[in-house]
Amino acid sequence: LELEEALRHAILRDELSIAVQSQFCGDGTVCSAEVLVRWLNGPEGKPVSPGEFIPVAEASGLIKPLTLLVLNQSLQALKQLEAANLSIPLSVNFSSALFHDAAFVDGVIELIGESQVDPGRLMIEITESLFLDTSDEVQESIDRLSFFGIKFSLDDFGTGYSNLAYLKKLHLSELKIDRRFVENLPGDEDNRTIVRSILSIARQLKLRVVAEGVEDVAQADFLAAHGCDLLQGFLLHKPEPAQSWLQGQITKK
Ligand code: G
Ligand code: G
Ligand code: MN
Ligand code: NA
Repeated sequence: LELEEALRHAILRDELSIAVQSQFCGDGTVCSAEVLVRWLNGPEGKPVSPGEFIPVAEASGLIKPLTLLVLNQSLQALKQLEAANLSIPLSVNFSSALFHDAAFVDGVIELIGESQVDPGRLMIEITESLFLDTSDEVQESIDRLSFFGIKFSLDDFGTGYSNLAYLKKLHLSELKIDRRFVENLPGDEDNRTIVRSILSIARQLKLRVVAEGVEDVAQADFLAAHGCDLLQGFLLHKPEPAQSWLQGQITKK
């Protein structure tokens, strides 16, 4: 409860920030990037990890203002990219519970509309827990956001409840291979088989694939050789504060 109160105040005072982690195409260019929330100045003046405060935000309803804050900062970053003639799209993580709230979805669409950012430059990362809920309200939220032009990516793919028949209903553009499958590549035979199967399903469904958690060259080589579209991981780039990441992209250009 103390953490919840501190988080509530941090959100009210706009004390959360975003970090950005680049995603690389086969030619080594930054083709897109993931936005990750950061709480640098938590209770006791220390950083708190999202692994710790996201569950608190989800349980308390604070996930709504938190996500709007992250979205708002992401839209500012997209505007700065646009001003520099850079068209790198950004992916933002959305908790499953948010899709139950039509008013929240209204707020998302309104915020993006006001920003005048092309919704096609924004991707929402959802997780497979959304598969557990096939209710009309969830489907309606996804349909509305998709109709508005936002793209969807399925995060942590392969770890949960994937119902292949349901993939189409989610209007997905992208699958993200969970890092636990990437971890032991190329040595682990099971993971080799799983990753090749995911890439094959994705190709047939015409979905782009991002591999997460790429930490060494052997993993990157295996993934590239098997047609993985994008690589993300500490080998290539660690999440970096948004302003510094933006400066890097702009000066590189
Ligand atoms: O950045 P880090 O690796 O510590 O993130 C830990 C977890 O927090 C990941 O599962 C990530 O998806 C999640 N996360 C990071 N930023 C956000 C966010 O803005 N919203 C939600 N819902 N989850 C986030
Ligand atoms: O669940 P999600 O995929 O959104 O989690 C993203 C988190 O993964 C971020 O918090 C980021 O810090 C972390 N991450 C990104 N690249 C790597 C990596 O190469 N190795 C590990 N262990 N974690 C990573
Ligand atoms: Mn993610
Ligand atoms: Na993930």
